[in-house]
Amino acid sequence: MPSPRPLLALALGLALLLAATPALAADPAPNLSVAAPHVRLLPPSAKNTGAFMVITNRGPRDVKLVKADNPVSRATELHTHVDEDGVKKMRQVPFITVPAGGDAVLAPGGLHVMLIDLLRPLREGEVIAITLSFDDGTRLVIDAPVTRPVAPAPHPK
Ligand SMILES: [Cu+2]
Repeated sequence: MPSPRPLLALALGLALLLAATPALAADPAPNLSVAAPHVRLLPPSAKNTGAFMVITNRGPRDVKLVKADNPVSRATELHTHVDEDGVKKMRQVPFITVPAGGDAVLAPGGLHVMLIDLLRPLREGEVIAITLSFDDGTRLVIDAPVTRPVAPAPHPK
């Protein structure tokens, strides 16, 4: 009969390896964080909507948001607004830069994550898990509640 000791050593080794894994997984870029994420509630007939947030980069280098994903729309794009002859139009952008030591502000009328071709109407208050992928390899999954848009300020007369 072989001694049980080598097996015990193997089991201990495995346990140590497993215990060490979460630390490794949590390592990439703690420099990035996201504040106030939310998805704009639109009428049930709307096929697309926007997600907004502030992304902060405490690192020494600019980082680019290069991809976003979510489970409730067929496509997810990065968008900005451009002014064309006084008309604001949305335009897809290949990335959104989060400057070193600064913020990228995704807000109505400007940069945003676009949820395109919704699979179902969204409900106010439900939370959408949006995955953000950055060019330094960081991936963040953020919980963005669906919120009613704030009423626009009245036009001055
Ligand atoms: Cu858009």
